[in-house]
Amino acid sequence: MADEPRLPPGQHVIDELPVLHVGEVPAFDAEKWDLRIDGEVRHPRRLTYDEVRALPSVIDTSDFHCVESWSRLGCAWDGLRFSEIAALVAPTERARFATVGCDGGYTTSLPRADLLEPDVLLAWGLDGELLKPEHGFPLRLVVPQKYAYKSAKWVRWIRFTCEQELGYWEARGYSNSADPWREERRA
Ligand SMILES: Nc1nc2c(c(=O)[nH]1)N[C@H]1C(S)=C(S)[C@@H](COP(=O)(O)O)O[C@H]1N2
Ligand SMILES: [Mo]
Repeated sequence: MADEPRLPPGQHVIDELPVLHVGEVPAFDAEKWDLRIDGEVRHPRRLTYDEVRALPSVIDTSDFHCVESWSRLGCAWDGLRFSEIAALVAPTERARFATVGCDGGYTTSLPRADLLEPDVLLAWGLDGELLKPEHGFPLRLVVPQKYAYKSAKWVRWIRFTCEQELGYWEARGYSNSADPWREERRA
């Protein structure tokens, strides 16, 4: 809406997406890479890179807010909706959360309902190009309505759970709810 502010409180706009992560950028081998989805689901799946790329995709433009106070506006992410993955594996009624795990060991987690929002993507492209490896290629989670530590790069597995498992930064003092509009930075 026109009269709603575009920038969450305490944020400033930057033009280029910075590169920010713990650890190393992982090597990618399309022959060996897979995405595993399991836990509280009726149909656990292991998808190859080609299978992921063959799923219905969308381009969704959203803003990206890091807890360290920078925001990159108008990111045109190219990928598949998280809801597409959920439809494939059919989470049970008990699955109220999901943990997302990455090459290198980074994790984050979110309520299932938040992940099913239409702007939540598993993305392989940004602004008309394939993601650069340092920005998460081949696959990164994008959760525009949360601080960017929820937008895990190099996703390799998704586990649906009954209880929420704390992610990497969430276990180190950062807010688990991570809503930039309510400035939920620290727990
Ligand atoms: N695997 C992994 N994903 C991650 C991180 C990380 O350390 N490891 N850092 C998060 C944080 S804190 C931010 S701000 C964004 C930064 O994304 P960018 O490097 O593409 O700008 O990635 C998020 N995803
Ligand atoms: Mo961040």
